[in-house]
Parts: sequence; C-alpha cells; structure tokens
Amino acid sequence: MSPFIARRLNAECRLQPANTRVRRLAACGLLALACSSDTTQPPGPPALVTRSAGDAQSWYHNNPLPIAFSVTVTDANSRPVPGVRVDWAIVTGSGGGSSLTPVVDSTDSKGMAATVLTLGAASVHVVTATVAGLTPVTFSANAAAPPARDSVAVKDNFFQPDSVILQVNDTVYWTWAGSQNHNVTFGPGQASATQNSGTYNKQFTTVGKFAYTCTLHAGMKGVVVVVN
Ligand SMILES: [Cu+2]
Repeated sequence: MSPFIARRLNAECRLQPANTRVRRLAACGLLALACSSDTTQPPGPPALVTRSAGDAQSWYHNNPLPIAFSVTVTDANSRPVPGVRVDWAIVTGSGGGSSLTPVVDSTDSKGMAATVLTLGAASVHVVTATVAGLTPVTFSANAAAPPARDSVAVKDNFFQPDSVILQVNDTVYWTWAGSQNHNVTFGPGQASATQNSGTYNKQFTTVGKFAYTCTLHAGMKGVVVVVN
C-alpha cells in the first residue's frame, strides 16, 4: 500500500467526525486489512514460538521419528521471522542413544526451524525448542520395541493388514485365507507362488519401506516397513 493511500485512510479514521459511523468503520477496516497483508514491511523482533508439526508421535527405539519436529517464529503481528536461532534440547529421555539433528537451527524465510529426533532406549522423550527471550515449546514422543515378526492374511482381494512394521532381520508370514489365486510380489525374483492356499514368508535384512502387490488383482497391495 502506498504511503499516500495509508495517510488518506488514517485521515478517514481520525479526522472526519462528520462522516457516518459506517463509512469510518469501512475505511478503518480497509486500512487494517491492507496493513496485515503488507509483506513488504520487514518483520519485527521474534514474539512467539509455536509448534508446526511432529508432536506426539509413537515410533520405535533407535529409529528417527518419521516426521520432523518443527516450529514457526513470528513477530507481534503474526508475521514469520527468518534468521532466528532455535535451540533444540532433549529434556526427558536423553542418553540411551537418543539424539537431535540438528541441535541448533535457524528459521527459514517462512519463520520455520526443524529437527529430527532419533529415539533412544527411553519410552518417553520430551524435546524443547527455545528462542532467546521467548517461552519455549515442548514436543513429546513415545518409543516402543518393534514387532519381531508379523502375519498377513491373503484374502479375496486384499492383504490384511495391508501395512506391517517389523525389526530388521525379522520375517513376515503371509497365509492364504481366501478362495481365489493370489501372489505376493515385490519385484523380479521376489515373489511367492500364485496359489489359493498355503503360506509364504520373507526375511527383511535392510531398513526401509517395501511395497508389494498381487499381480492378479489391481489395487491388491501392501507394504512392509522395516526399522532398526
Ligand atoms: Cu490377488
């Protein structure tokens, strides 16, 4: 908004008592709207830290959380403030192999900073994000042991459950439980027989996400998530 228009609107608000109340309110409202959406003004000093993402996840010991903890730093007019130092700290559940990457971050152009918590041996982890002079915000995460083996039913025409999680070097067991032919196919050379009864198992020796399908039925798919 140009300074000229801003002065005109200010004048409308302050100096025209003879105008109707409606007209004055309309002018003041327009001024407020124009100012709040004016991104050409640099933001003021940091006034507030708020959580953006990642709080209250449950995952497994010795694994990074799937979603990073992130915060947004804003000024007194709720505008994001870039270039602000954010210190991350584990206040509950430190030791036992837990860690933060990074420990110190700087807000980006959207006022956001983030860190990834790798869970340790503790079952509860609490992490703070601190900006000098402001009230810190707190994130929590729960850690548990991953399942050692998991079972999947091969039904007509879906896998149940269609997503399983297990620890590296453990095995998934599929059991055919429908009446039609199906298979479990990860890719070339990694497939069960096509059959309508029986079992198939596969050991997973690397961490990652492994999608599979039944090649006979479009949309019949599943995923195995392998963690440390
Ligand atoms: Cu099938």
